[in-house]
Amino acid sequence: MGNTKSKKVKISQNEPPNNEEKNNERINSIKTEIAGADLIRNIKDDGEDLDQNKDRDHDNASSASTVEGTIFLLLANWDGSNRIERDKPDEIMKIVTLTCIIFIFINEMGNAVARSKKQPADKIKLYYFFISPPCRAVMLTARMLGIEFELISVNLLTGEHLTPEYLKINPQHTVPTIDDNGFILWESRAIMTYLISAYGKNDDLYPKNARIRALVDQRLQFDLATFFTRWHALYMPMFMGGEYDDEKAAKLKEALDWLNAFLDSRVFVAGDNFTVADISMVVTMTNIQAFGFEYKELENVVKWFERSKKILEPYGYKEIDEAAAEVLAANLPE
Ligand SMILES: N[C@@H](CCC(=O)N[C@@H](CS)C(=O)NCC(=O)O)C(=O)O
Repeated sequence: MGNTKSKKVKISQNEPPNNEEKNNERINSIKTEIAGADLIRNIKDDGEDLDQNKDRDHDNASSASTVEGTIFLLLANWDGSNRIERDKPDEIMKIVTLTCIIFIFINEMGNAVARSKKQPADKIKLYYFFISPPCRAVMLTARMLGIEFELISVNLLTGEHLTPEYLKINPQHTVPTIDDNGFILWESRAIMTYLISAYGKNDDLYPKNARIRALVDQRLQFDLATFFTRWHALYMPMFMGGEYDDEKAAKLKEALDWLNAFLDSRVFVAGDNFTVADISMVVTMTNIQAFGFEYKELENVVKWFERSKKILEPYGYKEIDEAAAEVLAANLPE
């Protein structure tokens, strides 16, 4: 191979290059290198966007792209002519095929690293109550991550969450709460994003990209502060003998309309990929459905809900979420 730098340079004249030509060569060499790396990075990113279930590790992406870009350039020079013969289709096919093979190999190496992400030392304890919506969201997330909890039921109906022992763990006396080898955390959405960050094989469910993550966070906070809260405000007082309140119902309908608008030209709530924000909002939707609140005229919501349930079904959607919401709804006083 000799000097790789000189091999990356397109030399079309036979005469030795003068100084100015040498400088141009260097500039061209750098430009070509950047273009090669970008080209392969784009191919890789497009592929990942199309198949979000595929394992990936964005941490490795930039170094992998540089390696791939270099390989691309070496391939461009593999016949020793130091240039890609763009007018020869066979030549181009050879390059594309070999590039693809090498790209797949590098990608698989990255996946092997991603799969070996660490597991908790001992099983994480989950303090939960089976009908609690935020507990259901945490359990679905854990299933998607392949995390097996040590489940500790805290019966809210008999006041187990108010015992001195539980208050020592969580003075705010809410479920879900986790104990990950001494690390205590409550608030379901914080738990879900922690589990993904600490134990996810990749960042699919909570992407590291700043703008995508910002949208996921916005949706999670919309669910916490508005969507779930409005469902809760309408139905929870009814468990204590309150009446169905039309004003509160209108507020919940407004939140559903907003969700419908978020889903305009989006497959999932924060973009084209399924994320933790979808899990959180699916659980709220499951309650809405179980309590018979009308939403079927909202086409985007209906399609997204069906699509998301299909993704969650292999991870216990029916048992963990749907069945529990039905138990809750069945206990709503007439
Ligand atoms: N925003 C919290 C809500 C937690 C919450 O209020 N959980 C309820 C059960 S659904 C609870 O523990 N209630 C008992 C209490 O607040 O004393 C989360 O998402 O985790």
